[in-house]
Amino acid sequence: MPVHNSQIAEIFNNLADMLEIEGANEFRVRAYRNAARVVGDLPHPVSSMIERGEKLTELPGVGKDLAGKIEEIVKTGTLSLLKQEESRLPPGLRQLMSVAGLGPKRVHALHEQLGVATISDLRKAALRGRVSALRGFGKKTEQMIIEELAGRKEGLKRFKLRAAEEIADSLVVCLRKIDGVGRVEVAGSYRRKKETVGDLDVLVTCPLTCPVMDGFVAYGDVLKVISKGATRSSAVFRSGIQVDVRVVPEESYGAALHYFTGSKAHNIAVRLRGVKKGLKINEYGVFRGRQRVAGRTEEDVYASVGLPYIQPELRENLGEIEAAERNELPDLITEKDIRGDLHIHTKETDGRHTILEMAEAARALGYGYIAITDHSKRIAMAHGFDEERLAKRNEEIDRLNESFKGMLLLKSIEVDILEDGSLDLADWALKGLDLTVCSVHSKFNLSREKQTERLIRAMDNPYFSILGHPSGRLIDERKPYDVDMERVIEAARQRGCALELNAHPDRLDLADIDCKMARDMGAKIVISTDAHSRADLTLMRFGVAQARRGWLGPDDVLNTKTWPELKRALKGDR
Ligand code: DGT
Ligand code: CA
Ligand code: CA
Ligand code: ZN
Repeated sequence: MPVHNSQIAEIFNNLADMLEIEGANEFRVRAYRNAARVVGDLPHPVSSMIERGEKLTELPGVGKDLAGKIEEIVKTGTLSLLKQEESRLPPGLRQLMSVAGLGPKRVHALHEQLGVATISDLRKAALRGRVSALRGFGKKTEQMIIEELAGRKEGLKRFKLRAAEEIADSLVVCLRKIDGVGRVEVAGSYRRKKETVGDLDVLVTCPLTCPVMDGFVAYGDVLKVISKGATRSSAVFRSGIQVDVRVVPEESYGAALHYFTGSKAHNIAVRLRGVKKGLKINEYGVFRGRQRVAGRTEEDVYASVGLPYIQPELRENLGEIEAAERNELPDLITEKDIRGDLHIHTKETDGRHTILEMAEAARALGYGYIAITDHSKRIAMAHGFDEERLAKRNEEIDRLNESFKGMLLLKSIEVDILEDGSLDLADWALKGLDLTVCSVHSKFNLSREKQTERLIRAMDNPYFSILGHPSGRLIDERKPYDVDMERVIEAARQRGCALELNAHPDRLDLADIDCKMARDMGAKIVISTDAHSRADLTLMRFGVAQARRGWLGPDDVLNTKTWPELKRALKGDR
């Protein structure tokens, strides 16, 4: 297939763009643009000219250098110089060109004068009014940029669930106070409790005369109003998160809540079921012809397509519709089911409070037991425990248990899994504990094979109870280490080891789909906070939310049991 003239023209235009963004000599830039135009306008393929041995330098504005480049493109389909330029330029800058109204000159100015290198930089600069301050950019351009970027997602920051919760909670409180406002609910990925959310989708019911939108745009967290209307407004908050507020009629509330909760894939699947029954489902209701047959509540939307209510956390079109059809939806775990926390740090290593302080805070949460799991000696920076010091601490916990009423303190440790899969403390010391949390804190870069072997070998230890934060990821900061999670889960199941679902909102490790895999494979899970302070104990809700996304019920989670039951369910005879 010969190279088309239009392809050659595009390559030259791209090259000119790159050079212009970089601020290259304008004659060079113009030469490539000219070549693009000349080749693009030719009535016959350049490739056939070359075949016939015609001289490309005969073309207007094409010298020896350009002729050589055209031949290269015709021969190879690409241009090495363009490749070079592309690799030199930050990829974000090229993406900026995709914003309507931004050509290479303007991208160059944004980069040079404001340091804008990514879409998200651009969004921030525009929101702060810095773009309109540049020469050649007006207020109008700035507003256009804001509006265009408001409609896009890619390249934009996502917010961890905890940050989103803070923002959403106080907004909801504020909106509820506005006169006339009835329901206020945050839908979208936030309601599905995804570990990160892109934006907040707020639904409100109220009479048309209600000043809810005035209240919203005047809200203290609003940095920039993108649009304001009677039924829909959008704003960017100071944290950078976008919030959309929609007013919906009471009789459509269920349909709107269902629609805006998503996920999109779930919605599409539900809508298809509707189509098969001759129903049209949208954010306004469920319709047969022009007649509304449902939409006031989510329950009646589901009922209209013959399904029971499906919990928001399950709505990812990952089998929940089929399960609902067979009446086999899982009975999801709730925070109330949790009876204890099995991963807690104290002042003895890198925590902020004493054992007693953590115990008092946990008892106030109504727990029946907690495990004190400070670090082992390999974590020297945190002054991790060696065997002797651990034995002394065990005595202290025994003493505490004699006087401390209403909750049991379990003797435990977060013991490091070393590179070869051995544990950081001697067996005799581990034997004296009620349970162990065994975690990887080093050598994240082993090959998949080695990392997997390392974890499985660790589980062979007779005193291994729980695999702590199994993938090692920190959301948005550190990728999970390369490990064959399916093999790890199967190994845990075979050996009777449990897997931790670390509830910390920066970790949420296991991931939702791995929770589901563990459940399907019959492995046991514990949900723990990894608390480093009293306040951290309340992070349990994020772990429970993640567990729900992973289809877990109370029976799949060991720390819903009483201590005697839990003790029996944990590996090892102690
Ligand atoms: P996010 O914000 O990226 O974390 O994810 P979501 O799920 O909150 O997505 P978002 O904010 O774009 O839209 C909110 C919900 O609205 C989404 O979950 C489903 C619904 N939705 C949005 N666009 C469409 C669409 O094109 N078709 C359907 N069926 N539903 C949509
Ligand atoms: Ca959203
Ligand atoms: Ca949205
Ligand atoms: Zn840890």
